[in-house]
Amino acid sequence: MKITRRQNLTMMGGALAASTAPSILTSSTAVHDIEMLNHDPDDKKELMVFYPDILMVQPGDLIRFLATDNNHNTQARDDMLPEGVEPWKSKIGKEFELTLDVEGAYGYFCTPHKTYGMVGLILVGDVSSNYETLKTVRQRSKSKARFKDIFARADALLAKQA
Ligand SMILES: [Cu+2]
Repeated sequence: MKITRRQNLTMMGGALAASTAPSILTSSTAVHDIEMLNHDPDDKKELMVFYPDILMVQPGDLIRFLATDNNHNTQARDDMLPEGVEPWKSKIGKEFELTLDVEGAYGYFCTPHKTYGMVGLILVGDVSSNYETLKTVRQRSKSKARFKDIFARADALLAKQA
């Protein structure tokens, strides 16, 4: 299903209206942690990773980037986010929290380790608005290889869900 900009805005408006009735939304908010690490716990040869590097969440869920190892951050540019979502860039070595209200696919990276392939993907609800577009965003060096692997695994997860 292709979502038009107008439909997308309507959904955002709906989410905004719903947030005035807090108890229902806040009580169901899930928290997801992503660790920023120097070594992949599943493969010690792989350096500089977000763990997990793929998250599937629901709109309104809270994401916490944990500064488990030092010298990392999380950054997302607007060409790697659903339409209308503000880009972010966290401070190096600090924990960072993010609430993702807009459905879609979110690609992000670590500013100092982008060339080492320190990248990640968050899928929020229905990702059909920008998932395929995000795959076509040009990546360089090891980020290119890591995103290729991430999207292959995300494809499988989404296929299982459908
Ligand atoms: Cu890093």
